[in-house]
Amino acid sequence: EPKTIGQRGAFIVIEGLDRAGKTTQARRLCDKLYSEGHNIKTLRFPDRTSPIGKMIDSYLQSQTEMDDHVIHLLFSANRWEKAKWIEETLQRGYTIICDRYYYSGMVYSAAKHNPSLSLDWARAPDIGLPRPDVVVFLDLEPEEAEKRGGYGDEKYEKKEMQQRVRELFLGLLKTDGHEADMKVVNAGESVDAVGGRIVEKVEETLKKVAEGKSGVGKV
Ligand code: NYM
Repeated sequence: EPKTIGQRGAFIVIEGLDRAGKTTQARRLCDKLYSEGHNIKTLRFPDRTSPIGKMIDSYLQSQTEMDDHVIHLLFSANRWEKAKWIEETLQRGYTIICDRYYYSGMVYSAAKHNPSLSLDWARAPDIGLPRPDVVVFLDLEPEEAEKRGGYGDEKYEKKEMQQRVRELFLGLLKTDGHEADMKVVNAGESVDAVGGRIVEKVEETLKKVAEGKSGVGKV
């Protein structure tokens, strides 16, 4: 019997640096919760399949140049394209596991050190999006990321940029917004160990949602 019948699903976000193992861990978590009887849907941002997603993909592959603000707003618009679907899917009883969300949006753009693109500016277009029930941040030292085979060829996949992104992610824990509720997991350990930690963090949340103690909020 699916556990989620008659109750809403949980909105789970996995965040982290490039090479931290987000995609692997999101898949594992999906398999685990599914085997426990939850109805699951997965999602990832950027969603490169939509027309806006294709523009983002082209930017990330350095095929198109864009102003920092423009690409930022496209990343946000790419989330807004899915906002209604997220809300409806949760209400239908599906738990959503989402690989990156607006946290990435804020920090990657703010890490560019563009004087007119502050963290506050970067957060603004995402205000009103469905708020996750739990966000797990997979933290990895840039040195460790390099050992894992180095970064790819896409934009942002450079050590200095990753270092700034990491500092900004960790800085969110000290802000007074709900970004401070992010759960940090050290992604430098084995896939199994990291997976176990993620499950610990997520289970608390699933319990709260199941008890009806957590409504779907807005960013
Ligand atoms: N990224 C991702 C952003 O800069 N802003 C965003 O809002 C999101 C969701 O896109 N380096 C960056 C982070 C990554 C890149 O992500 C592509 P992925 O998970 O490698 O497909």
